[in-house]
Amino acid sequence: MKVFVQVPCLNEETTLPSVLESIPKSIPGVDELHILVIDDGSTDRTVEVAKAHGVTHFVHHVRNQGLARSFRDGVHYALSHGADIVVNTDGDNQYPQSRIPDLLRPLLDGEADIAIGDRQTHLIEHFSPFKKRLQRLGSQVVNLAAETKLPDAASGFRAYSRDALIKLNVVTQFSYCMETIIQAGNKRMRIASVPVTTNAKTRESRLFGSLGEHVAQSAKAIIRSYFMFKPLAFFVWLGAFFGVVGLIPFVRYAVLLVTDAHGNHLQSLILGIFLLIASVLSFALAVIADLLRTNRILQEETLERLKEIQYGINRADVPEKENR
Ligand SMILES: Nc1nc2c(ncn2[C@@H]2O[C@H](COP(=O)(O)OP(=O)(O)O)[C@@H](O)[C@H]2O)c(=O)[nH]1
Ligand SMILES: [Mg+2]
Repeated sequence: MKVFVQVPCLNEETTLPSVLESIPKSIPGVDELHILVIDDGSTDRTVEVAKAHGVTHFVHHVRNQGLARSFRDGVHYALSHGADIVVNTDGDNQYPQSRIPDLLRPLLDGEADIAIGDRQTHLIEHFSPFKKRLQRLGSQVVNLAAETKLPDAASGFRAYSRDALIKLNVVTQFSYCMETIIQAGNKRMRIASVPVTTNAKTRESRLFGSLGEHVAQSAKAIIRSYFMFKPLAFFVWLGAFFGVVGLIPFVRYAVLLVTDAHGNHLQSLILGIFLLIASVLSFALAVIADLLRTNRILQEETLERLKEIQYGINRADVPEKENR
């Protein structure tokens, strides 16, 4: 069993030493443990610090490319180097690296495809009550879209099996954490939650300037991922809504035509026609969206096979348990 622990880093020279020192040197059930640092265009001594701590695996971005891209490139590197499992932890020492063995356990036991470290946000002291509530709400929305029951959807402290990584395709720029859960949930992967406690805060989050921006970006990622999987439901409901609402002015027009022969009630007729056109258009969009969804599924299937060829994975070699 070959495990890669990847650490995406944007100028983390001060906190990276604590991260690297707290990653266990050996883990029961793991034959090879490698550390991979993804340098996302750092301008400080991040790379030198990592090398001084014995890191030999690097992905370099000449310019800053963002966390989602860093994650994807790290995964590509790890899978190209034969990783069976990829663990992700942050360079700001927010997560307890000493708990990596617990995070790996459900995967090593074959009980999960993805394990997520639940930060137990309600216990984090530096989170305001408002932020705690938002965290909970965010997770609830993700759970609704993904049909999962996860307490902490925004946690980046995770372990992914190779099989899961091959099936996941990160397409949004932000909040890949939420996106991967929605994809994994809809693809019926098994996701385990492992309670952990976070380390003391080392610095402010750089990913999101303000809470408002965080919420907006997360909402965008959730909505986009939701559309990816359930476009038909959305447009059918929209079409039904316009259809029912559109009938009201029609009925009003018909009734008034009979009871008030001299009145002019064209407005009702126009409004009714307008709403019914909106309804028909929504149903047409539903059909198109569903066709696009079918297309996406076929493309993902191709991508999956392509990745297997790229990473030299032979389906016949994959144990039955993994080969779902
Ligand atoms: N802010 C930021 N972090 C990045 C970027 N690329 C990689 N990272 C790393 O992503 C991790 C999470 O960043 P952080 O600011 O702590 O975000 P948060 O803890 O999720 O709010 C850290 O290890 C960063 O070094 C990037 O473009 N921006
Ligand atoms: Mg952080």
